[in-house]
Amino acid sequence: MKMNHREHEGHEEEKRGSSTFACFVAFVVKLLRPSVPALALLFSPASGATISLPTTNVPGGTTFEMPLVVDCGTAPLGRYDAIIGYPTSVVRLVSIAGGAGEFGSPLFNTNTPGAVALSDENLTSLTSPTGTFRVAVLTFESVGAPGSAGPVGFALASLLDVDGNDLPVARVDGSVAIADPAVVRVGSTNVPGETSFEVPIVVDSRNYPLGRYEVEIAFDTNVVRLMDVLAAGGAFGSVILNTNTPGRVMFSGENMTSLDSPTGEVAVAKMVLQAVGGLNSGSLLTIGGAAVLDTGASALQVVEVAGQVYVDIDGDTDSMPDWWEELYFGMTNAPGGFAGLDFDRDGWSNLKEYLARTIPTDRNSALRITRIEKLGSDIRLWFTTSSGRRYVTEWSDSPAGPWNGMPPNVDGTGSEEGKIDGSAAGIPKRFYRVRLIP
Ligand SMILES: [Ca+2]
Ligand SMILES: [Ca+2]
Ligand SMILES: [Ca+2]
Repeated sequence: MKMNHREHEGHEEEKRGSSTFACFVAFVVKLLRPSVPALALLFSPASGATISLPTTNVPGGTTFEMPLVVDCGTAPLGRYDAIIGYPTSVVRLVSIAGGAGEFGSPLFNTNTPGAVALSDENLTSLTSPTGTFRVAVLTFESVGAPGSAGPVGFALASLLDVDGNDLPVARVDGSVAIADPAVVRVGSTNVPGETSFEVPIVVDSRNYPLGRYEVEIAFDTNVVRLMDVLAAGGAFGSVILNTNTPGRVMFSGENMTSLDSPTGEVAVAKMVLQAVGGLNSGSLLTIGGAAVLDTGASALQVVEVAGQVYVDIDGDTDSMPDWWEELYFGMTNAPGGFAGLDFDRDGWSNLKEYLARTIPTDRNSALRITRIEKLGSDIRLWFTTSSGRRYVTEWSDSPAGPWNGMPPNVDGTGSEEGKIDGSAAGIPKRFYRVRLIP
């Protein structure tokens, strides 16, 4: 069956003036073929021909080529005609190029959405290809959603040899599928400063049984510190770790049992991080070089989804993190919770209580010198501390200063801490103060 034959006739005559006789012979042979097989055998090679399109799996949003391939066996190819249908929800036709040798300039018609009619003809009988070769290349763009698929196949196709004989042709339809890649994802979270927290690493291997994963995650060491990477258990019960590069961790895990081959979303590991950044600091948890293999050790296409960590978010920019305001005042704009107010009347504003990590709604919770103790000729100073804070103690002979340091600094524990002044022997009067180090 030939399509566009009438339309193609002019093209044909233009290119090859001697084709009328060949066409006439082909016509006669076709008429005679059913009843006179001996004649058909004489004029038309018996070998079958194949015209084919490939089956392919491509990433979304990319352009890719689908070759139109003809195998005409021992018959020298004279001409081909094809109508190729394609799903417009999956692919968009971008361009059509010729194929090898004499088939370098196909005629085509793209007037029908989702179909392209194309044909080309061998312009010289001096080089008459036989066997398998590309006659054209279709370039498509993958526009479908991941996982979408459809046929790119022949509505019609015919092949003629150089004498104009119709070749019996087998059509091999193609298809295209938009890859549904595996996903490696790091969790995202907002955390209070100075706390430890966990961020999950999830691999979604779709419907492939997950055999192995590798991932490298980069982070900002000014914002988070890596404490550990823990395996998630199940088939992924151990993790191999490399932390040689600051701000970067590489780890991998392997499915230890083929009896338990998870598919879909699998939490494979978790990073244990500590928030070390200040108010409103943040770090991306960027993935690089993630690899996902199925249980047959075949690599899957991978999409990497980075995570992010924000420390001490202060949405209303009053220098007190929102979680802290919500913890003590129920909301960030509570009337008693403004930064400059001293809600519990302990002498410290709400903001200063945040900085000292004391409780702004409890007047017994505040930074205070609690007692002065005499130890022989030395003096011991006792004061309240909060965990994670750091304190400087100082003495002076006058409340107006100057103040003298008493190194070293004191790390807060959440309990009262004492500090000895060994230079107070024989001094009738001395003043002390405690300062918080920012
Ligand atoms: Ca705030
Ligand atoms: Ca207060
Ligand atoms: Ca208080």
